[in-house]
Parts: sequence; C-alpha cells; structure tokens
Amino acid sequence: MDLQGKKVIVIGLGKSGMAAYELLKTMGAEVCLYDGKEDLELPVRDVPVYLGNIPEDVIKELDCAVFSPGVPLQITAAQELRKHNVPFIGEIELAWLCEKGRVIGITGTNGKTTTTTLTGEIVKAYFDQTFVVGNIGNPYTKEAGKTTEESVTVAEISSFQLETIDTFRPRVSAILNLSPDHLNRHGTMENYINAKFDITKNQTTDDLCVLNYEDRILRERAGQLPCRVAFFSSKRSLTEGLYQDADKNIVDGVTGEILMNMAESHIPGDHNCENIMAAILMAREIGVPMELILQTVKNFRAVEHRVEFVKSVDGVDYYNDSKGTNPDAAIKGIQSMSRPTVLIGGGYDKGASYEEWIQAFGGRVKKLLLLGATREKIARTAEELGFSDYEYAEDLEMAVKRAAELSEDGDAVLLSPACASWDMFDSYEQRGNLFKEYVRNL
Ligand code: UMA
Repeated sequence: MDLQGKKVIVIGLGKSGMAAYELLKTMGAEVCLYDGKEDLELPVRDVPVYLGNIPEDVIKELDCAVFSPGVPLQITAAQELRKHNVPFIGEIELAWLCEKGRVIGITGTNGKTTTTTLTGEIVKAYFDQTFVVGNIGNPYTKEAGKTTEESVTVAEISSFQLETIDTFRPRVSAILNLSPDHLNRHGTMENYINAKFDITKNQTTDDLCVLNYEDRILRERAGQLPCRVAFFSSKRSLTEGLYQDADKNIVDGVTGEILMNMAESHIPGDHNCENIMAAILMAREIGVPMELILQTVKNFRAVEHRVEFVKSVDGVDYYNDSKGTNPDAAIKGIQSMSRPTVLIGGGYDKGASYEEWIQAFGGRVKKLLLLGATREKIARTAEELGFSDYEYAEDLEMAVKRAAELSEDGDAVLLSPACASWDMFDSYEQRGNLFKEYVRNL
C-alpha cells in the first residue's frame, strides 16, 4: 500500500498512535488524528485532532485509518469508517509496510514478554542491527523506518494487534500457548484463538512457526498451517524440535543431543523452559550459531514485573508479578512460590473466570488481599471453592502495608493480580513500579 499523498487518520493517541503518526509523516501521508477521550490534552498542534467523534465530511475524504491496538474495532468511530468504506489497518501492519529486514513475531497468552526479550538478546548477540518491538512497550512503527535488508526485528504481537494485520508476514513466528484472555474484547475463545493463529496467515513453506506441543489446540491445528512447524515440549520427548527430559535437560529431538540443563538458567520453572526452547528454535532458524544462543540463554535474567524479587523485609520476601494480568499467568506466579504466601490480587475485569487460579493456590496462600474492580467477583469464587482467607484492601499501598502485618519471618508476599491494571493504573508497569516503591518504603 502506497500512502504517499493519501489522507490517513490515526485512531487512538497513545504510544502506538503517536509513533504511527510520525511514521506516516515520513511516508508522505496527509495525517489527521482521533481519540475517543474528549478531554485528551492535544498531543500535537500542527495537524487536525478530532476528539470524541470524527466529522462525517472528514470521514468521506479519508483513504485509510490506522488503529491503535487498544481500540476495539466496534467503537462508533469504526462503524462510521466502515459505513464510508474507509479501509483500516493496525499499527503493526503499517510498520510492516516499511519493514526491510526479517521479522520474528511472537504471540501466545503468556510468556510473550520473556520470550521476546530473550530472543531479542540472542539475536542482538549475533546481528548488528536488531529491533525489539511491539506489545513489549516499544511500538513497531517507531523502529520500522530504521530497518534494513540486514536487520532483524523481534516483535511481541498481542491478539489485539493481530486483529488488524493484513499482509504482515514474519519469517519466524511462535504461538507459545493459548488460555482464556481478553474475552471482553474478542467475545469468544474461538475468536481469540483465531486472532492468535493469524500470525501465520501470510507465512509460506519458506517460513517457520514454533508451537508448544503441550497445548492441544496448537498441536491439533499445526497440520493446517501454511508454513513449516517446529514443536517444543516441556513434558514429553519428541523426535523433532526440542524437549525437556526428566532430568531438566533441553534435548534436540532430532539428534538426541543435550543442549543445556535448566539448572544452568537463571529463569526457573517449566514455563520458562518453554520460553527458552521457543527462543532457541526461533534464533536457530534465523541463523544464530547454537553456541552463542546457549551462552546468551545461560546469562539471561528475569524480566521486570514477572515474578521479580523486590526486597526482603524482616525475613519476608516480596515479589512483583504485576505482569500476571490473567489467571493463567497468575497461576504460574503462585506456583513459583515455595514459602507460605500473602497474595495480592484483583484489578480490571476482562471477563475471566478465577476458579483455576484459586484452585492452584494449593495450600500456599495464607491470605489473599483483594483490590480493584474484580474483588467481589474473586471473593465469590473463593467462597464457592471453600477458600475464605481473603480480605479487601482499599488500594495497593494499603494492601502492601496489610501484607506486611499479616506475614512473618519465612513468608513471601506476592503481587500477582490475575487481572489487568486498567481500573486503577495506566499499565501493569505502573502498578508494578508502585508496588516496588511501597515495598521499599516499608
Ligand atoms: N482509546 C480510544 N478509544 C478506545 C480505547 C482507547 O480512543 O475505545 C485511546 C485512549 O484514549 C488512548 C489510546 O487510545 O489515548 C491508547 O491506545 P492503546 O490502548 O492502543 O495504547 P498504547 O499506548 O498505544 O499501547 C499499545 C498497547 N496497549 C494495548 O494493547 C491496550 C501496549 O500493550 C503496547 O505496549 C503498545 O501499544 C506498543 O505496541 C500493553 C497491553 O496492555 C502493554 N497489552 C495487552 C496485554 O499485554 O495484555 C494486549
């Protein structure tokens, strides 16, 4: 799509929207901007900005709309655009139009950020020009203009972002796992799964998709994908791809060669073993020598906000798992605790069910402190499951203080909300940073 001289509107003026705007200017488009927030402080003064709604005479003139990932495709402005047959693409697709190098695209419900960061580190160790972009917090449109034929882009891609791709074609993709998330946006699990599989829709047999063998849907649909597939498994031996054996070795399924042992890594747990195996398979496909891959894996440390150790106060270890934004991620958080734990949870309601999360407490949680929009819903589920060791907290700061009172030498305090942050915070990063600040103030 050539956008030179075309009238383009950017929908949503957060990080991605503003980066898309800058890129569109360099592409020679005539840009205007829209945001649903009527009292938004104007981000720029040199182009028209429409807040709340887009006038019909403006819509009639538009050639294209570029959507930010967080803006649902059902909003009134989107319906108006559709009515006037204005085509829309997402911010990822726009970036792709300017991409000159090879792309690794990583999706899945959980583990995306760890896997993207690790893969980025490995690729950076070998290729001079590497860009790590996408849902991880660095909009792809911010970097796409800098790519070259030699560069490699490692992109974390959310289901929101996959809804609005058109020709985006990663040379290597990965779908790490699938569990219910963002159902308020996608409506059904089927829609959510389809959005995730769309990462492969333009791939061909020249390309590879890395899949988790332990995820039934991924395993079953693998044969229908238009590209080659490489599996990894943390639970059973495979004759292809990579697997983890009973002694926690990561083994090459084809040659039987032991590549490394999980004890050599700083990121423990089967879920991290899966992230590591996915990163190894992707990096190998893109041409990074195995020795360098393994060396980088062994040096890699945990990502911020993902079961991140904060501090020990009076013998109590505090962990920040603000990135535990859905029940499945939070299950991994609580399962990695080896001490009696005061757990802080609750937040924005994405329509999830909290049953499995509460069932996964497995006697580890001595008290659950609940905050945010979902606190009553979680409390009801807890009661139904016979877990009544919970209390409400008014805000995160009060929750941290109460957790300190309730815990004793040898315990852990874990913030792992099982919910998004958007009811009380701008982002999970802000929630995690505030948690760390409150802990340091104890
Ligand atoms: N807005 C509207 N109408 C709406 C909703 C939002 O106009 O109905 C406006 C808001 O007023 C705001 C702007 O859109 O001004 C925000 O746009 P955005 O929500 O797309 O946020 P960005 O700042 O552009 O950040 C986005 C991703 N956010 C979401 O998908 C919600 C970031 O992922 C991503 O890091 C960033 O692009 C760079 O690519 C965050 C996230 O929470 C981390 N992602 C979800 C997740 O990981 O679970 C998918």
